[in-house]
Amino acid sequence: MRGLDAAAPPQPGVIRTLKCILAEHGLVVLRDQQLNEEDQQIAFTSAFGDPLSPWLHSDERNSFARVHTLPKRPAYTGIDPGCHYLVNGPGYWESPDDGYLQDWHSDLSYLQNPLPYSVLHALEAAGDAYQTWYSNQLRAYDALDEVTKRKVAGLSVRHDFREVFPALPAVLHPLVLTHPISGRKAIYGLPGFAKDPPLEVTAAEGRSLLEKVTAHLEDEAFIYRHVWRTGDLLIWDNRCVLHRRGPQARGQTRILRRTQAGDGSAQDLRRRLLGKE
Ligand SMILES: O=C(O)CCC(=O)C(=O)O
Ligand SMILES: [Fe+2]
Repeated sequence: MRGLDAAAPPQPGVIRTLKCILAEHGLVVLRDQQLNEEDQQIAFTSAFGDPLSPWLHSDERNSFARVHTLPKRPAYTGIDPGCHYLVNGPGYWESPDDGYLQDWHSDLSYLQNPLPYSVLHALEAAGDAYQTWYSNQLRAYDALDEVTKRKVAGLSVRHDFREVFPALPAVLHPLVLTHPISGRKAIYGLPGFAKDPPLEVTAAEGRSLLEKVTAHLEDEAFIYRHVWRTGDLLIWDNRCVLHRRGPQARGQTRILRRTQAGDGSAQDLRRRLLGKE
């Protein structure tokens, strides 16, 4: 998308349009953005709903931070109101090997009410060293045969991230989600944090259905591979797109500033994630 300055105060009409585009396409890429201040990114993100609050990168969330960001660069260790940083490169988190890929996932699908909108802004991204991949799950659903579409209607799967958040109960989500804005159907959040077959069918049938609904995940027709450049700002709607970090060229630094927003209360998330107020 061109001509949008995400650093400017967000206009409700523009945000509505972005939400509609996201509901159809899953991802919007803005190049050459300059949100020097964290407040600008928080203001932009807040226009989409309640923003995620700072606990994700506080010390008590080390178990989560380890996944992405530790050890942090000293300049980025401060707790800030609503942003955290993904830092990759020498001295920070790097893939264990060149071919390493993160699992496909939908952010926060292990919560009952995940915040749908994720925002990443590249403060530094060298060359072509980093990619994030996106797979359009509206189109993946459309590609299912009619028999499978009928079989998966109404099924639910368990999303579970207790290995990192022991206090957090597993939650159920529909395998096929109807997007509240577009009314279109998407395969939701698989495989991500949902490894078990749907509950309503036998394990054997469930496994065979999961194979079918994830068969199109790697389909080139539905995948966009974003190559990061400094200044990029990406917004995606986790209800209809999956993503994963692609392979990285080791030795290159990437610094992304991350925010997330949607309906729901950040305090409530804090309580549920940490099991305390
Ligand atoms: O590191 C990446 O490229 C993707 C990270 C990710 O999954 C996220 O920020 O939600
Ligand atoms: Fe993610």
